[in-house]
Order: sequence, then structure tokens, then C-alpha cells
Amino acid sequence: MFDFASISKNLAEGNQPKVRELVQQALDRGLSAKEILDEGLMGGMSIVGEMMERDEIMIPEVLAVAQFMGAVIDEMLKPLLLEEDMNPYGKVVFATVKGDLHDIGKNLVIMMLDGAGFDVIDLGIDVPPKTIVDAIRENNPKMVGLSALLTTTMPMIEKTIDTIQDSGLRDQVKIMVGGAPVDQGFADEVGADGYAPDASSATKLAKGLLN
Ligand code: B1M
Repeated sequence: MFDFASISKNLAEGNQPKVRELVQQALDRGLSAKEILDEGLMGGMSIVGEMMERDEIMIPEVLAVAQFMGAVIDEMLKPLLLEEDMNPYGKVVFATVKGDLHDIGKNLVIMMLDGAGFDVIDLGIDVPPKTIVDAIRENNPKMVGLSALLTTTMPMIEKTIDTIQDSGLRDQVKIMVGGAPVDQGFADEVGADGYAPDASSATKLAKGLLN
């Protein structure tokens, strides 16, 4: 029985060489990349998420852990995940809405979704509704994620959802919304399928919406 908790613990503590060593050990023992991702690395990000909620970790440290996890996935697991055809959750188009330049939170959510096995297409910041509609047509994602950090750009989430609806694409995608001023009431009001307050709950929500 492999000690996945040890991967989680070392990842959360930022012990990068140890995480690489343990991931390699798990691979050498023939464990699947998906198992290592779900049981080991994601467990570490859950610990980090909980520390964030308790204000026990600073944002730069969170970003460093998330970036490192991304690197481990890219370098050590991604080729195997592709071989295992383990992209269980499909494509997600993600954007910070038009008028809004904040992307730290968006990037954090994307990193966690990426780590959890979603194939995320990041459209960036200040993204107009039409660009999002075009991206849905082009990529056929299962979900769209919309982020806004300003009270003045929250209405752009609604405008984007309305544009997706008017384009006849609403039934093809689930829509998740988030960002500091957004809440469940707003999500309900604008017809989103879900709202998540932070990166770790966004991953849980996305899995729930697509399962
Ligand atoms: Co700006 N800014 N900012 N800012 N900025 C805020 C948001 C503000 C609250 C600061 C304040 O006044 N207290 C305020 C908004 C007030 C309001 O609207 N009520 C504000 C303002 C006013 C502005 C400007 C207007 C300032 C000015 O120019 N006068 C300007 C607007 C520019 C624009 O967007 N058009 C502006 C500019 C900037 C910078 C460029 C300097 C910089 C952004 C740099 C960047 O993102 N690359 C910046 C920053 C850094 C902030 C603060 C300080 C930090 C935001 C952040 O990155 N937080 C912010 C104050 C604050 O939040 N304390 C502030 C960390 C990040 C990890 O959290 O983004 O909340 P967050 O993301 C979380 C969750 O919200 C959630 O998960 C993430 C991870 O847990 N989440 C989602 C986010 N998106 C999600 C999507 C999901 C699900 C969950 O599903 C789709």
C-alpha cells in the first residue's frame, strides 16, 4: 500500500525534491498517474486550500505550490495521463470577464482544475462575451468558468451568460462563476449553474457539475 498521504503532506509543505522522489517511487511501483494525481497531489492541494481558508498560508506560497504541482504534472504525469486517456472531466473554457484585469485568482482556479484532470483553455483577462462564444464553438467545452473581481464587472458575467444563451449554446455547457464579490445569490440571479468561493471548492464544484 503506497503512502499517498506522504505526497500530499510534502506538497503542502513545499518540499519539492521529496515530492518528486515520492512520485517517481509510486510510478516505479506501477501505480497509475491518475491515482498519484487524485490520491497524492490533489490531497496536498486540499490541505493548502484548507490552510488558505484559515489564513495560515500566504498567496505567494499558494501560487508556488500550485505552480510546482503543475510542473510535476507536466513533467512526470501528463504523458502517462494522456496514455491512460485519463482526462475524465473534459474541456473547460475559462476567462476573466471584459473590463476586469484581475487574474491571480483565476490562474489559481485554473491550476487546480488542470491538476484535477480538466483540460482548461485559458482565454485570459478582459475577455468580451463574443470571444467566449467563439471559444465555445471552436473547442466544444463541457464547462465555462467566468471570473470577476470588481463590483463594476459583475454585470459582465450576466452579459456573457446572456450572449451564450442568445447564441444557442447555453444547453451545451455548464457555467461556473466566481471571484471575490460574487456569491451564490448572484450566481442564481444570472442563471449560472454554480458558484465557488475559492479554488479548491471550484474544483469540487466542477467535478460535481460534470459528473
Ligand atoms: Co484590484 N481591486 N483593482 N488590482 N485588487 C480589488 C479586487 C479590490 C477589492 C481592492 C480594494 O479596493 N479593496 C478593489 C475592488 C473593489 C470593488 O469592486 N468592490 C479593486 C480595485 C478597485 C481595482 C482597480 C479599480 C484599482 C484602480 O485602478 N483604481 C483596478 C481595476 C483594474 C481592472 O480590473 N480593470 C485594480 C487593479 C489591480 C491590479 C492590476 C493592481 C492587481 C491585479 C493583478 C492581477 O490580478 N494580475 C489588483 C489586485 C492584486 C487586487 C487585490 C489586492 C487582490 C486580488 C487577488 O489577486 N486576490 C484585491 C483586493 C483583495 O482581494 N484583497 C483587489 C488573491 C486571489 C487568490 O483571490 O482573486 O479573490 P481572488 O480569487 C479567489 C476567489 O475569488 C476564487 O478563487 C480564487 C482562489 O481562491 N475565484 C473563483 C476567483 N475567480 C473564480 C472563478 C470561479 C470560481 C472561483 O469559477 C469560474
